[in-house]
Amino acid sequence: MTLTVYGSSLSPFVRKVRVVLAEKGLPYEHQQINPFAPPDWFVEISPLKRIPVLRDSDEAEPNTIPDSSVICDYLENKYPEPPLYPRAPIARAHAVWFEEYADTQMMQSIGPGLFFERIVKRLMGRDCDESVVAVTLGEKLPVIFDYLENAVREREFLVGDTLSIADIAIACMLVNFEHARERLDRNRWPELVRYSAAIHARPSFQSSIAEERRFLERQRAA
Ligand SMILES: N[C@@H](CCC(=O)N[C@@H](CS)C(=O)NCC(=O)O)C(=O)O
Repeated sequence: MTLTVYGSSLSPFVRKVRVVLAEKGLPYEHQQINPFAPPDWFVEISPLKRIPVLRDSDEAEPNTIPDSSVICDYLENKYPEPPLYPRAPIARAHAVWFEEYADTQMMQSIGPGLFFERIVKRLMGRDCDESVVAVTLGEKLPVIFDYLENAVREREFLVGDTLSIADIAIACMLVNFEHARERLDRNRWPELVRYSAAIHARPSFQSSIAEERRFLERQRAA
């Protein structure tokens, strides 16, 4: 095995890399790293102390790459089939835009405002502040979901007619929304519900999601 992914399965950024690897049919090892208590050696390969990091042992050292977007771009260049970034410049720009939108705008709301409160704090033995969650659900996320509802209207994929990094990045964030015990309102965002269910049903997502749910269930039972 030449590829190793470092990072917790529950991170949407780690999931993005794992889904890309699965869609490209690339075998890899996965090493869990808690970004809030990383081992000393991890800081050497992740200057920002963030997950994920990819190691490609096929390459001479230094052979580690931090940041999910940089990793996905690397995987696309080294293993171009099937393409997950559109070839046409304008379509590629749109796909990278949605990836950026997921990794920044969606992450800022779903991360600290929901997943951290409901799940990470519990793992740390702390209480959820439901007033923070209420602002996220009531004020921040509806604007995002309205935007995505229009973007996926009558479309199977966000850009073009095949899966791209746009779908992977957006759907990875929606997994964290669901892990935090929330569901999209199908009356207000019916197109997003349909789209999200179809992307999450792909084997590349299902293998990660099933493993993550087992972990979360074990934590709840503990
Ligand atoms: N832009 C980075 C973001 C990575 C990131 O923020 N990961 C979070 C976990 S979801 C992390 O490592 N947080 C620990 C910290 O910021 O100290 C990427 O795409 O990989």
